[in-house]
Amino acid sequence: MLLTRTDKPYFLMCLVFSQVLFILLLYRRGTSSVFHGLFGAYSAWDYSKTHDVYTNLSVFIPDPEAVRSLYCPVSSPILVGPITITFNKTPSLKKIQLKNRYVKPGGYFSPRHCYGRYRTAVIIPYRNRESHLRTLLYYLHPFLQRQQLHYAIFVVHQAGNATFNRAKLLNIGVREALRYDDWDCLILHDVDLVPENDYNLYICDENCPKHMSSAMDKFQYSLPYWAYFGGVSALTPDQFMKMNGFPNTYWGWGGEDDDIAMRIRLAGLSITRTPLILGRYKMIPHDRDTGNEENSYRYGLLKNTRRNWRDDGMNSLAFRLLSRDSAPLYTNITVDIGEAPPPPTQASKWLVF
Ligand code: BGN
Repeated sequence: MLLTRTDKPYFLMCLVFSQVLFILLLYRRGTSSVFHGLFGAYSAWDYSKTHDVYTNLSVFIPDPEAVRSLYCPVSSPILVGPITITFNKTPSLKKIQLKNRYVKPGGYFSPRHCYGRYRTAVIIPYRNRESHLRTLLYYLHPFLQRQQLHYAIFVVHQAGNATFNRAKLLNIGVREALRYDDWDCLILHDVDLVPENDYNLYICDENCPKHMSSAMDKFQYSLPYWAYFGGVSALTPDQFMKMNGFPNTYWGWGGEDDDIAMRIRLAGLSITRTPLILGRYKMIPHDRDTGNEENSYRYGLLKNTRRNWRDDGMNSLAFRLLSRDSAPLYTNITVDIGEAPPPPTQASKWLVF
């Protein structure tokens, strides 16, 4: 039957065309999204019908007499799905505090009527982005409370004017956060990304580091390239230590996330991703920061990841802690991380082999 059909050139053309189309779809949207799209799972999400991010939080009003005896269910019963997100007006800290009255100093929260099953630390590298931070806190606190997590938010603030170093700040955030609690999961979170669906659970995959911001509006809700690992990721402390954390040597914009993706593989781990239909994030619009210029050395650094990852990371992390304080909505860790080394001179460039 197939043999007789393949005699017909139109049939062959259609076959080739449909295969090319399928491969293109897989490449652009990721396997899970294509399969779920085709077979219906998750297709119920309608992002044109969103909910206020503070929906259902009154369910948390505790009965003072009740005894908290049970673990929270594996999947929270009060999730709402797609969330309404707007960036017209930056909420004040006072307003965020009033709306999140069970969040304790340091940005800590534990579900009040059951024991949180998962302990999650959210770590945010930060400098000079006050309005972004407020917007993120406004959306993230109710989002995490609805997931019934035991969580805290850590903001790692780079003091001074030296070039920004995102990955080093994340290493510091992990080291500091682990002083506070025995976290199951570390969520490494850019300050300008707001999650759009609360079924995107802020918990780790025990087997693999997880890339969570798989579908950002900035990239038309798909991956910009296959190995992309920027934005928001989730690693267990064990996974993080196994790969010697993140590199300390990327100053300025770009490349550190590619290095991270590479060292995950070099450490013998593999990456899992939140399906595109769930891993949706809106980016708060902004211009490039001063002090975070493009890192022109990133290509060279990336060539050396294989050689350097064991020596550059958590085991070589050096910084000066300036303060640790419990702000009402987050723990603020302010650090002096030094500055980028001077650019290599022509002579020393030739000495590298
Ligand atoms: C890539 C950057 C990433 C960045 C994404 C998305 C590099 C290294 C080039 C070899 N990587 O191009 O760091 O997250 O774009 O903006 O520049």
